[in-house]
Amino acid sequence: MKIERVELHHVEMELVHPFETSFGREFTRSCVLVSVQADGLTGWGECPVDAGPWFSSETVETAWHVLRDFLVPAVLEKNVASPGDVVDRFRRVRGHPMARAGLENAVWDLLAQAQGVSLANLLGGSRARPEHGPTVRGRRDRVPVGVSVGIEPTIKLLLNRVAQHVAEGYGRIKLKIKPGWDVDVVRATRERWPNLPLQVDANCAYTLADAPILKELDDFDLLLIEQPLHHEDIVDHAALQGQLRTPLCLDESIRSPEHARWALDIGACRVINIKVGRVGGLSAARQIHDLCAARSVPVWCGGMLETNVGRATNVALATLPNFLLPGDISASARYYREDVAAPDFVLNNDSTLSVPHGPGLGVRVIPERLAAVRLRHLALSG
Ligand code: SMG
Ligand code: MG
Repeated sequence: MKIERVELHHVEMELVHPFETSFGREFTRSCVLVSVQADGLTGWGECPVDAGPWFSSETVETAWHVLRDFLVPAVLEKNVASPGDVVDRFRRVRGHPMARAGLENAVWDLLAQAQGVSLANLLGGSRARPEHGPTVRGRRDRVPVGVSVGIEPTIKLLLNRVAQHVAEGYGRIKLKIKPGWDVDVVRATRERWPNLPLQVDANCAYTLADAPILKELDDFDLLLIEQPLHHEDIVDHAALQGQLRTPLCLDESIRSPEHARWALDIGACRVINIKVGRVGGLSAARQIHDLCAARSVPVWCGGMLETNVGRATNVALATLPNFLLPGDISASARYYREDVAAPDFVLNNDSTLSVPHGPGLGVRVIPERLAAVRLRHLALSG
């Protein structure tokens, strides 16, 4: 199909509850939504950037610039028969994975709609195999999920929040940690919930010199420790993994399939968090999934506080068979009072989200809701 028009939408939305990580506290979330039109259909993708370069070096401004000046011109008025065509057209662009992902993922949605199949089907997930790992039986029409709990002012408040999420039905909790908010917090949580599947995420807040503290976490039966060290490191992580029983999981350090291979080759981690934006789109995400599957390394789907557009993309991705751990893909109500797209994702009583059956993403952007949170809009056509 020939891409006739691409639109960029800069949106900003207030979070239901502020989210604090080792790099700061967020009250609102900004991102760029991308829509592509062809043959009367519209596909949607999300660039999970933020206003500033905190989680990644990309921002709303860099994504806007790279999309408008390089990525959109590479696909506009061009024929696209498969997502691979988009990947080929983006090959000249170095870096900017989130900008690339927003546009590539919109084309995936468009192509799935054109074929009348769900995005999960186009990816090969929901019909790939009859059995999909230990957590989900049969066809994967639900994906296991957990919730990521930010840093709170006190341990008491943190335990209250965890209790709330456990009561909501989340079967896996991730705690954000940083120096001074780690061993005591994990101990208190583990004492209250001895059997709760639990993991931690440091967002790069430690150095190898902190290995003795991180080794203390080995006592708490954690599923994994996510990205304790520098955001570009794999070498120190390999040294650290050698000292820990708990599996290390890399997030920030894995920005392409090559990074994943390098990290696995040197033993920098035993689990990988796949975020479709961070790795540059669904094609790269699936490649990392396949690489890890071939090496028996489990993966899980990370989250970037997405709107329902990004969430639907994540749910589809997480249907692939080697997504063996619950994703950071919580129900829509955990993020925003009103999302730009509907229907909302609702938590099932087995701590899963249902995979939409409809063509493409299976969610629909509501124009009035989009207009209400949109700060900037750009339409590009040939
Ligand atoms: O989407 O539920 C979510 C958030 C999951 O903790 C989460 N993401 O490092 O994994 C991570 C963080 C990054 C969020 S930065 C806004
Ligand atoms: Mg992380």
